[in-house]
Amino acid sequence: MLGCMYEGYFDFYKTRGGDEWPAAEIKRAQKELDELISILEGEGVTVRRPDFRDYSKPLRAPHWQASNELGVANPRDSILVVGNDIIETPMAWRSRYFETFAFRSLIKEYYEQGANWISAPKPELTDGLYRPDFAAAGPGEEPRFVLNELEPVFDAADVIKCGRDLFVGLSSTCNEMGIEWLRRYLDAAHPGTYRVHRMVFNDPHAMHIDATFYPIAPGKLLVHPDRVTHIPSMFKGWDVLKVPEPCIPDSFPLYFSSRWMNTNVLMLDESRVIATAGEVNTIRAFKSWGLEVIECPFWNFNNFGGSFHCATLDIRRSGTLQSYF
Ligand code: DAV
Repeated sequence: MLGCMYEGYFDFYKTRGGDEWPAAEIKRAQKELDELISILEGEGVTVRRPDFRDYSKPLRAPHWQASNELGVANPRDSILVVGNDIIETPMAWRSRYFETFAFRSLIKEYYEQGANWISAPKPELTDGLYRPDFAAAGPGEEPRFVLNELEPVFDAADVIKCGRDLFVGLSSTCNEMGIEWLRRYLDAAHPGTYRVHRMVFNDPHAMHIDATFYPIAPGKLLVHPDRVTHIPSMFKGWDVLKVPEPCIPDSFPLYFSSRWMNTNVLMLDESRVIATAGEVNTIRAFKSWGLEVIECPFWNFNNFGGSFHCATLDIRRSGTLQSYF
């Protein structure tokens, strides 16, 4: 499924963006999102929502145009919060160029309250950034990705945080320059505070790390069973938890992701996980790993490209910055 997104860069969103997205699909996903919000609020979480924007209009930049924008279902994809910093990331898809704008009124509010607000260099996203000859790696071949190294690009969801350590997966939305930009920015802004780890996974369609490699609690690393072939030595002594086969029925089309959205959970704290109702294998596994599972239906939302981790972005958490290694 992901392959067609690269080939149809300009046209894929015509029928799946803005107000042309089928209303019934939006309604079913919205109902699930409302349930997630009520679960979070019931747990004492303050939930804020993005502004409404019209995504159906064409975009035009000096070097390209796109028929419309993608939408704004997954704040975790575009904005990276590291401590007191709110970082707008240089997203690799043209249809996502202005995605953070729906959050600007919220960001400005946080900025007024003292958050650091920064945006990575605006990428040009010229045709040269995307390899025209891209073909996904076959079994046993070295992973390869769509992007060239013309300029830094990465999506916030290519990064997963674990206290002072940030793991960043090379992917078709994150190039080497993107990882290097983040490393240099954090080193300059917060000398000696964060460590950025470059990761490569065995995933021919790699895009975003949060359905692949996810430290979910101290000593617990959740991994995709096939994509992660090497566990960094720093995780010695951790439980490596292989996510079971997803149960999502084939009737859910999953336009922007693989079926492994069962991995894309949200940790409320070190022991409570929000997982997808119906993902019985995964729920059973989480319980056997000593976690308390809060179930929420989310398969319709998954069609919009993510699950609980993608659909949320934690701005404030209690606790202090720690090193888990
Ligand atoms: O299927 O692993 C996940 C995208 C989540 N932001 C995948 C892509």
